[in-house]
Amino acid sequence: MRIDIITVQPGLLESPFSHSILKRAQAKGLLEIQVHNLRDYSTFKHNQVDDYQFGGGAGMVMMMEPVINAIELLQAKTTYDEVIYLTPDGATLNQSMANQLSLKGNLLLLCGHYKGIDERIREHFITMEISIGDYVLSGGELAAAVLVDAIGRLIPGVLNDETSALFDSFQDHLLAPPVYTRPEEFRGWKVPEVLLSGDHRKIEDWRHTQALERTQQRRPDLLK
Ligand code: 6GU
Repeated sequence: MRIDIITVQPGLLESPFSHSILKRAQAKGLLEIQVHNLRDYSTFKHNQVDDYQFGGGAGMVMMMEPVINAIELLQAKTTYDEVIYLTPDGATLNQSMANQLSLKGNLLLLCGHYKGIDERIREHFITMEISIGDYVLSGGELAAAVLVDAIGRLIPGVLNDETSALFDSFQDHLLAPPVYTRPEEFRGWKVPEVLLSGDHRKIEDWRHTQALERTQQRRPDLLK
């Protein structure tokens, strides 16, 4: 999968993909990520990319020309399954969306800034609009990083047995059960006996019960 990201703040996306699982996904050739500075696609003076909004009011709007120029130049080189606009008024990201997107070919992400982008870009170029939750960020960059992380780790072949996504929280609409590692006892705090029993059937039952209880207590909405 190839993911291209168009942004006015490329610096914000310099390092999030250079670590851990996403780094390995790229090293394995399963994922390629390219960040593009929107200003490089402006043909205006001072590489202008935003302007005052018609009708008045505070806040700038990202102009059509640089954004469309960037989208079309990238589309000439790569075929994208989705052109995704990161915006607080998009559909809220969840695990099922991440699963579906991880199976796509290539994605083009556009990070919103200021008051957002000219509505006509949304009408004519954007195929999906995604938010990462009900709070406002200064721009779509950190949301794009979250989206790429959530998708990247699910791309077939990226995770191994040890990091398998099968038992992630949300994977079957349940939160993950508690986990423990050495030592067996610390300051008198013991690891649940069942986990030391070696009885894998019993351990799986215990984990499932814990996951259910935890979900019931913390996120009953997931069980409905
Ligand atoms: Cl995608 N962008 C911004 N600016 N704020 C957000 C968001 C996106 N998702 C949640 N808050």
